[in-house]
Amino acid sequence: MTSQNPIVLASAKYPKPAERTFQYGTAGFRMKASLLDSVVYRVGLLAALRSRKLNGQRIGVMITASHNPPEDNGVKLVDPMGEMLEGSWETYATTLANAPSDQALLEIYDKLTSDLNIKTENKARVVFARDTRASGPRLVSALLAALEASGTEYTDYKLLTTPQLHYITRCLNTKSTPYEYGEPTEQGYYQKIAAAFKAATGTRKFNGPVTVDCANGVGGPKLRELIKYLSSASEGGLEIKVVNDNVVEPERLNHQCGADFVKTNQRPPPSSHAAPSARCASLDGDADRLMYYFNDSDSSFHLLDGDRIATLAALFIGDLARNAGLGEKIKVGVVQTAYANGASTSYITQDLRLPVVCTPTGVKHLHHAATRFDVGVYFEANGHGTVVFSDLALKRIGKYEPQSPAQASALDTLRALTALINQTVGDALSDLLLVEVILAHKAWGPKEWHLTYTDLPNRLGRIEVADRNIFKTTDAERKLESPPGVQAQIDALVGKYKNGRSFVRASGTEEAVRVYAEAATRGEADDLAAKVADVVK
Ligand code: NG1
Ligand code: ZN
Repeated sequence: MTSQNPIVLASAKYPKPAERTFQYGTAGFRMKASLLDSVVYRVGLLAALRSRKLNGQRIGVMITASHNPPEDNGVKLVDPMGEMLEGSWETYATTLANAPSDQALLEIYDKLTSDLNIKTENKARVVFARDTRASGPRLVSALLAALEASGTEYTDYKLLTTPQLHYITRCLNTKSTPYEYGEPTEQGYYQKIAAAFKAATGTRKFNGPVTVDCANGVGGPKLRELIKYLSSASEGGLEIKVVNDNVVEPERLNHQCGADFVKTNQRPPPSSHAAPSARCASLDGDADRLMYYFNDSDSSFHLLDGDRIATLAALFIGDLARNAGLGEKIKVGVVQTAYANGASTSYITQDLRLPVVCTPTGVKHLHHAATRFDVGVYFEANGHGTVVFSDLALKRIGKYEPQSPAQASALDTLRALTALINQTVGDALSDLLLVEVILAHKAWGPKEWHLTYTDLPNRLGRIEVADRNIFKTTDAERKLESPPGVQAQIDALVGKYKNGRSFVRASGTEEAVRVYAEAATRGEADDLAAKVADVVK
């Protein structure tokens, strides 16, 4: 009898809230944690299907809402190589999440099984972890119910950063293959990163400590753990001062701290008392975003965001490849979104002479575009990004015989970077050490880094509209094709401002439309943003 089906029986304990429509977006499912039990249960079923479809490869499930407030939570799937879930499966996630009843859920599950030719006799294997939110354990029980009901083998990695789960997923699926990525454990992650950091730093010295604000999230305890694997400051290693690492009081998560706070408010967390020119960094709630910043001697605040991390990495890796004698064999490219500051794009194309590709918002788009370069550097302005090396580039870097001591030294550093950088996904801990290596090599402080180019003043606004879905874009979200006529009005406005640029798009994560504008001066950027907003309202 169907009603005895374990999927139906367990689903009855996690009823879908009526009148709610869920959508798997750029960040998976994310909302108030109280609404998520049925969603997590159903995501568990999808993870089982995905693993069976891929012949029992491990699929990751991460329970987190990143930089959102403490009462929110979310869930997303990780594909076998540690990448984001393949696009076509996002639709299946949405369909399962919206099944109106337990019975309808089973019917969709069975239909997906047959439509996708999933062999039911295949093993299903899932690994999962969560951030420090209070709702995490409850949502884990919903996930477990789905894994049990679908006959899935699973491992609970408990508390991890999102990028750690991506790392472990890839390690598990590549174990004993030529593409082995590392030990599939949290310790393995620290060991790999720490050894690579040491090798990449060589004999260079760090210019004082870096203070890291951990958003009172899972990044705090994990950074403290990582530090145990690094050389101490007294041994010539990097001094990392950990702040905002209170995970005992969950309501402090992302509150007045963290990468999103710093980026949105353009100021340090109020708890920060950093000295002038001291290096400061902020992680977000699941440690996949990173922001650097410093106060100048005149107390002016300077943000070194994802664009700055991307340009720094591209500059350094491009130079290393050339100095190693691989300049012709390894082409470095950068991927950005329309939110990247125009000055960063000019710096990359004109000063670094590297190609730039622009993609729609959402790291999966950037990641995908980055894999088309030998070495693809990608970051969203909000600090989420990484560097990916193609198999060919890794082979060339691994096999090349240096022709001089200078080439050998550059090659050693480049090899170390391929292990230091988490190539599965943006990883704030790995990116932090990458930035520190580069600054140490260049003997730069944040000021010198900031001097590489001058940002164009810009403004990002959020407008609530009746229906954001009428705003349809083209050209990597830089132009509106609907509503008709709006783009022509924006173009006419932009034309009136020196270095003017503006675009409008519907948010993928909020019921709102975003307006971005930049121009030669602060006044003009604000004015342009306000005028474009008037067109949209
Ligand atoms: P939306 O809401 O689609 O603009 C935001 C961020 C993205 C990305 C996603 C996922 C901006 C302007 N947008 O997307 O960069 O990080 O959230 O978290 O920062
Ligand atoms: Zn995050």
